[in-house]
Amino acid sequence: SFSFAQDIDRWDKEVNAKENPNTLWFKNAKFGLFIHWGLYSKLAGVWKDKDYYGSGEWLMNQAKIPATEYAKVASSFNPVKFNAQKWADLAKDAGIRYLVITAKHHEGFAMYDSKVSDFNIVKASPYGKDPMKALADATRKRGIEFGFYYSQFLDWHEPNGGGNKWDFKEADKDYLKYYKEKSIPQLKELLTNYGNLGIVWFDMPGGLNKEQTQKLVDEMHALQPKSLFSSRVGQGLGDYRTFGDSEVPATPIKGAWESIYTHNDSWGYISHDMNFKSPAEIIHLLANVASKGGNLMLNVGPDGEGKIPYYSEKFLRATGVWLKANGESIYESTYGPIPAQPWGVSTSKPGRLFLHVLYPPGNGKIIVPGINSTITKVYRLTDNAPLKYSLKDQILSVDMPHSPDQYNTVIAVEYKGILND
Ligand code: JFZ
Repeated sequence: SFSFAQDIDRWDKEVNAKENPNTLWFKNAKFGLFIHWGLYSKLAGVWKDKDYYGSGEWLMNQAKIPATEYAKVASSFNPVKFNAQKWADLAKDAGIRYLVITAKHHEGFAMYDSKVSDFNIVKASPYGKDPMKALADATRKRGIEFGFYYSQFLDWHEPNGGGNKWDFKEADKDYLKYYKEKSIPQLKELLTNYGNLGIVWFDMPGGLNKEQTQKLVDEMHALQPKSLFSSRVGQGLGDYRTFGDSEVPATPIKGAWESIYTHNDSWGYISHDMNFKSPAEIIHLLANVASKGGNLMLNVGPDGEGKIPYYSEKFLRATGVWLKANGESIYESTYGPIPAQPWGVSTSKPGRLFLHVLYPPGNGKIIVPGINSTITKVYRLTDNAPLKYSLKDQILSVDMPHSPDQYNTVIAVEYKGILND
């Protein structure tokens, strides 16, 4: 039978060694920032005075906007408030370890300097500069891994691209022609002109069989051997697994994976969506995902001027403050050796268990069942203050500190041998 504790003791030596060594940084990173930014950010979920809900980056599809009409939005897209340094500083302050931004979403508009298609921010917009270049540089300067999202199949701007059936007849489409003439050449640009990419976040496969997908992956890996490709490249390929939107697995999972969430209810900016997750919700999510062994990549949607929404900035900073004091229990950790408890979840490192108290119990006692080892030390992580505890009948009981953290009090437990089995 599977033993969490023995598994964790082996984690570094065996499991990681056997896996793709390129995923090591990713597994340790734990917290990523996703950014959806494109022409849809300017439209902000509004078309012809009608408010649309859901995902703002799907507006073209929702309102069935003809490609030629949609393309005109580019001529007034001028994100003058975009500041790569500020975005990268915010990411750093928030405790972010990797950043992935939409180089081209389903709308088909390249947010970078593309020679493959004129439908890009340098050629078709008054902005006339390449924000991706600036962001890649600023991000890396702060020690954050940089990556691109690229919609390899869906492209509503192109007659041969996937998805646009309101403008173009499906029977007339030649997907391979689209791959050959736009998707693959643009991916090559992105994987050639922007330095080392930590991640290439492919999204929503289609139009290719397994062999063709393998060929695409090989061709791209030849350009960036160390870069990690998301599982949404399709056909069971990719270097790490991305779960469905807003999905956290119920039990711990080994290997490299991430859960993705967006800060409000949309990936792309929507002016009338204010349903932002609170700092408590973000910090709980982060702890919950880490307790299953994965990364959280949290999305924000900057507006058409290039400003990150006020509440996204504010709440990311609050998360960063918590991480500064408690990051040891998240970064480089792996899943908790005990299942979720009424008070919260756990993460671990060799010889150490971190109790994330998300819901402090009324009686001030944190109960941890199934402990078989010798406990050597129990303390609050932020200041090493020792905490009173007892171990009886394999049940560890710890007294909560008197002033709990408003979001998540982390209690560290040091032990000898195998914790539980
Ligand atoms: C895709 C995009 O269509 C969407 O606009 C956004 O970029 C999101 C991050 O990814 O949407 C998906 C793709 C896959 C699943 C759900 C939504 N899925 O596997 O559950």
